[in-house]
Amino acid sequence: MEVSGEVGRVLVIIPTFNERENLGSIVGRVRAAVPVVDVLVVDDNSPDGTGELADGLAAVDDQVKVVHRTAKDGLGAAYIAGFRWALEHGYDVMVEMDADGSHQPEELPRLLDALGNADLVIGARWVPGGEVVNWPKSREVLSRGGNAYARVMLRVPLHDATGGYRAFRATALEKIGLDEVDSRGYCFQIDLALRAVRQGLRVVEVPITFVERVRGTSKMSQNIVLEAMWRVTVWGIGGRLHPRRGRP
Ligand SMILES: Nc1nc2c(ncn2[C@@H]2O[C@H](COP(=O)(O)OP(=O)(O)OP(=O)(O)O)[C@@H](O)[C@H]2O)c(=O)[nH]1
Ligand SMILES: [Mg+2]
Repeated sequence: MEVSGEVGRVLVIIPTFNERENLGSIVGRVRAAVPVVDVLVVDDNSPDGTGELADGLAAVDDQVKVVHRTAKDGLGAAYIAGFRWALEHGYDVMVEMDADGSHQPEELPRLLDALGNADLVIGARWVPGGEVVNWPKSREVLSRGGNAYARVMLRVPLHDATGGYRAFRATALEKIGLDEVDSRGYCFQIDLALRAVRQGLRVVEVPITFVERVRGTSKMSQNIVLEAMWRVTVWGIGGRLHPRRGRP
């Protein structure tokens, strides 16, 4: 497919914890939407058997791979494990995608196209053309508010720094340096976006339609929100005290 010719070998990384009801559908949709990409499921030993389901999908499709981790350790840690696996296996592009259907695989070609002129593409809700479907007002207020806070505090020119539908060039991840990243929840997304901006990488937002999960349960928690607020505040103050420092 053309996409591959332009950006190289693409790996879509899907972290999972108890996504049995969603995984088969999302992997099928990715493979149908962009047949040339490979998929890596990073499962944290889900009690509901998502890991075994992933193994079953991998057994019948060479382009589906699985990394099993021993215990639930947060989305950030799962992505870092996935990124390292991708770098070791020579991929040129790493895509972040949730298992719950919020990130529509059918929009992936647009993200990959935008990577032609970017090092990191963020699928954004809070830009013209971006949308959320079926979100309660409270979630929208939280997300818009969190993003506004991050934008002002961190002085990054982004509208959806918490967005988790993304495509990175491998070179961008190498430049960002994964060793020092230890954020776990939403904050992981802000952390990587901030590092990318501070490294002078080209970060581009493209509008997406984000669809609230229909099946399974959210792993969002109050702790995840508090971690994000706390870290953004610390990074913002740090950035003002040491404006030349190149990382959060
Ligand atoms: N491997 C792994 N995956 C996780 C972990 N926490 C969340 N995930 C996955 O990360 C993705 C996003 O998690 P969600 O629970 O949908 O969180 P969210 O999208 O922020 O919240 P909702 O909007 O309520 O869905 C899903 O595919 C989860 O299964 C974790 O600790 N380990
Ligand atoms: Mg979700």
